[in-house]
Amino acid sequence: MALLEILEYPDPRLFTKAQPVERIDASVQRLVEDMAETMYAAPGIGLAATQVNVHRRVIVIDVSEERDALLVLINPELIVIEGERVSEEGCLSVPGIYEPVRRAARVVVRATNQHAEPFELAAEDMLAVCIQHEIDHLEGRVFVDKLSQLKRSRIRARLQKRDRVRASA
Ligand code: K1U
Ligand code: ZN
Repeated sequence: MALLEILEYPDPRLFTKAQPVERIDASVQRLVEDMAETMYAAPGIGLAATQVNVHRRVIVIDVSEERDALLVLINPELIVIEGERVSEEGCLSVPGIYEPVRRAARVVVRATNQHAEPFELAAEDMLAVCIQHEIDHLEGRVFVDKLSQLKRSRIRARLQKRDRVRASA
């Protein structure tokens, strides 16, 4: 297994739309393992392949307290979207920034797991939020794009300042 580099906003590669996985072979299984290791190490509760510069429709999620309930979504599709909720979101590609975001409260997702088995999952609470956040990554969208123009420019300014500090260190 390997730790993968996570792209940071506003890296233009984060705005790439991911392509469907056609065959779940050893290379996809290896990608899933590396993404899971990267998510647990970060630490995060989700990771989309886009964030590690692989533009295939693969997501890993674990919202459990014990960090022992890995969920793998390959070619995920939201087939039910219901209700509304606002919750605080973070993103491993936008480190240190947490903002409230409005999303559906409940979803049903159809996907395939790493063993090429199709399934449907009904989700609410943090899992529903995380699934929507990760599918947005596969579409080339980052949660800050859902915020107001003012908040977005403040975040960009903060990240540019952070880059300048990193460059001079
Ligand atoms: O996609 C990502 O960037 C991962 C992101 C997922 C996410 C968090 C919150 C709301 C929606 C989606 C993260 O995991 S950010 C880190 C985080 O929230 C966290 C990390 C460790 C423990 C608990 C939460
Ligand atoms: Zn994210």
